[in-house]
Amino acid sequence: MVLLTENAFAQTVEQTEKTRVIVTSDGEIDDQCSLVRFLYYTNEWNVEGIVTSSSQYHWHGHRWPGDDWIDPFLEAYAKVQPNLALHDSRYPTAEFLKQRTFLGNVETEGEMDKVTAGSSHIVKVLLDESDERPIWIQAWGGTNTLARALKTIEETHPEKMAYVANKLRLFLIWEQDLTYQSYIRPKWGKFNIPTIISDQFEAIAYRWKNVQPESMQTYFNGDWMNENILKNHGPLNALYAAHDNGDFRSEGDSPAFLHTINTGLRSLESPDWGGWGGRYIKVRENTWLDPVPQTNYQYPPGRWYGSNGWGRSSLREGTDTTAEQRSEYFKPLWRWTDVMQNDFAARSDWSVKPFAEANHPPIVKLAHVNNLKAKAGEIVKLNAKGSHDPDGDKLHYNWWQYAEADSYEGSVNIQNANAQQAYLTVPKDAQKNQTIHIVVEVTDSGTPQLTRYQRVVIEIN
Ligand SMILES: [Ca+2]
Ligand SMILES: [Ca+2]
Ligand SMILES: [Ca+2]
Repeated sequence: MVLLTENAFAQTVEQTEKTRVIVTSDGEIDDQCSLVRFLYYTNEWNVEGIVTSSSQYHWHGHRWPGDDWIDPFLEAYAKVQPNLALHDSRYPTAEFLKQRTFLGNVETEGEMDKVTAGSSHIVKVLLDESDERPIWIQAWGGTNTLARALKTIEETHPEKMAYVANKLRLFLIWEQDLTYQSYIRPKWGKFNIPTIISDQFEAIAYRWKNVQPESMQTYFNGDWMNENILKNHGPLNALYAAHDNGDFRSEGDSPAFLHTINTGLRSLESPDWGGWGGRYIKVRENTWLDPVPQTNYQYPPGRWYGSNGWGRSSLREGTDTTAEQRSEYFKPLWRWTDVMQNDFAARSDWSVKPFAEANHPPIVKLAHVNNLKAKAGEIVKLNAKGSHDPDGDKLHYNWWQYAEADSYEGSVNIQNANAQQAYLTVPKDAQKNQTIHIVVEVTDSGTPQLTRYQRVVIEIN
């Protein structure tokens, strides 16, 4: 047995620290579904803005939901917020969210000429030096309103560009207009803003039936949706636009915020670690795209979107991709479907039930630091002592290796993997500086069953 030593270089995200987020959305029907889920997680973040933007699919007069499409959702949220606050006092008021909700650049696809209320709000947040924490800007639609905001900063505060870029984190659901390539990359590329552009979001978008495995489809089918989300779950869920039979329709934009929920998976530490928002690898500069399960795959040099992305083309008639490849490509998202849906179901209960009648997720603790060092052949003890549940539920433990996320190429045998304390022997062929990622997945015995995690990163020395 060896003593476990702390890994000095790694940064940990404190469980209590809130992530700052700004949403930009084109108001598509699946954005509206994403917004319902998003509002249930506003206790987890500092919401700095909700801004309507256009996209290649939606703009003023073209399949447009209306400039004020968000209002009914905030009104419904206002009705359920007092009950949500019984479950977590950190839920912001609807008024707080309304004060941060603006119309951005919406006149045409990719329009970024006009300074708008939405772009000005983003500028204000980014230039505010009283808060130095990073801010995740999510594009559920086009990047044009963000591009307009950045252009304003370039024009009026060029000396602040590096400062702003240093705070920025981008999560784009495709590039839904040209402005990322025509403006943001050329003018801001030198600052190397950490940027995720997702294509695997299709796992939970309109084509989910082609992507989710059978076992996971249960959580999107009408029976499950009607019982857990759609019926008897208050005014906010009444706005959730599933199919008429209750089947899940689409939440293609949800990965952008799922990524920023602190589940214990530590997804914010690196996009290739993986979490509820998927897993992404560095393809160029500081830009992270979906891992493609084809050797020698060449990513397009420009936009990552639509038929240009691997996912949509892989679903086409006549494609030469295999079912295994498609499954692997979308797995970084579908692997969490059951957990993610149960979590949504519990929060839907929070909007209508008192604390004692609803379930709340376990709090997962480690009895040691979450970055360890060990040598090949050594035994590493893993211990989740201190984990507990706010409802006093019995907890089930499952320790597993997140093999896609770690750099060790083999698999690791975990002993007592279903106990609070487990251990493993670092394989003999593990090389110095390689990593082994172990996740402890802790699931409670409430209804619906809820899961949280801790990730242990073992560096071989
Ligand atoms: Ca959208
Ligand atoms: Ca519980
Ligand atoms: Ca590996």
